[in-house]
Amino acid sequence: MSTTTESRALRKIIHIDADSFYASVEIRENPSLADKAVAVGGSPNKRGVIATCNYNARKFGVHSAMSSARALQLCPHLIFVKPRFELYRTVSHQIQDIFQEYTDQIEPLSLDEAYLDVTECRQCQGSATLIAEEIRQKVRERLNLTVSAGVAPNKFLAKVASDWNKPDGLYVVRPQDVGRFVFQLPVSKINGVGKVTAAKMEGLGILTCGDLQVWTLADLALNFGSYGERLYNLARGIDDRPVKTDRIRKSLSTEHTYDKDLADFSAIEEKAPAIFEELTQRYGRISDQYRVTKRFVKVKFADFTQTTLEEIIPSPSEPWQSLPDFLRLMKAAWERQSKPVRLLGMGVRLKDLNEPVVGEQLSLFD
Ligand code: TTP
Repeated sequence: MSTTTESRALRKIIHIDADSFYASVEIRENPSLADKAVAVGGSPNKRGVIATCNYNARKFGVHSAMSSARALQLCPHLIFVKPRFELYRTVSHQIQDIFQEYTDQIEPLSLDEAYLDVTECRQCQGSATLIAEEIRQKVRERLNLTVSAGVAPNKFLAKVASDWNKPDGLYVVRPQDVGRFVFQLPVSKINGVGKVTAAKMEGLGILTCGDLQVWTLADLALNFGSYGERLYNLARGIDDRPVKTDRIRKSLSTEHTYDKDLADFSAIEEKAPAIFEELTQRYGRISDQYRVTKRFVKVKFADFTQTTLEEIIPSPSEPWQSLPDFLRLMKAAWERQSKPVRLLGMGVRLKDLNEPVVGEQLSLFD
């Protein structure tokens, strides 16, 4: 059944959420609104609804999806601004351009919210916390807006974390803190636990994820159906969902530059397993979306010349994860020059499993 967090490959996930997004953009465009209570949405006398409001308005109990008429009752000096979606889309792209400076593993959830997988990112010494801070700073300086960020080993906790110090905040759940963090986490913070489920849980004496942890998988399934297993995992801070990008990958590779050149093939043989291990692990995260069609290696010599060699995996049923096969390719590539080596790489070419097979589409006349 479920394994523990420790046995899983550690990921670094950042969840970014802009603060009162539409309202903040409008206030930026018209700074005279800055210290006022502002709502973006329909007009109160036309049965309009509020899309969002700034934090000044929230103090009065105004919130998203509330009727504008009700909002005006709660906050009589509330200023209404008509939404300008085109503008928000443009700003959203500008925010995403900043994310792109760090990773292409970006999953936008809406105009103002996205998950980033920065596990492979080498900037900021690979520190997801520093990356999140830099992103927040760049958004502030370049776009004059604030975003909140959550950093954690998975999507569930990163999203909870971005809300923790909102607005203009950062919260980090380090891998070693996951157990402590989830233990006291109210179940209402779990994405998917709405008012009804939360009330049902309260009736069963479940207020926190710690309370949930006492329940067996079977009992959770009995009470919450197909959601039971997910609850069982989330209560323990386990969430393996990958960050899903729109981009279709053509290949996946990993490489390493050595501080000291590798003098001969036996030195290469010694270093190869670690690269192979990393490649296998990274493929594991996307294996449900892609099939491997080819394997390849890259060898960069001390004089910066480089060579690559690749081969087709003869049959889809043949496992590509074979270290001896990669070593055989590596040896053939190295023997082209037989010189000291500064960098080794291994990779695979991919086929998107969701890609329609040519000729498979139905014609209108079928
Ligand atoms: P949210 O991220 O839910 O909220 P927010 O950005 O307004 O504020 P915060 O995250 O600081 O609490 O929504 C993002 C944008 O989506 C929001 O600015 C407006 C829009 N929106 C609607 O149009 N209708 C809604 O019901 C909600 C919740 C949001």
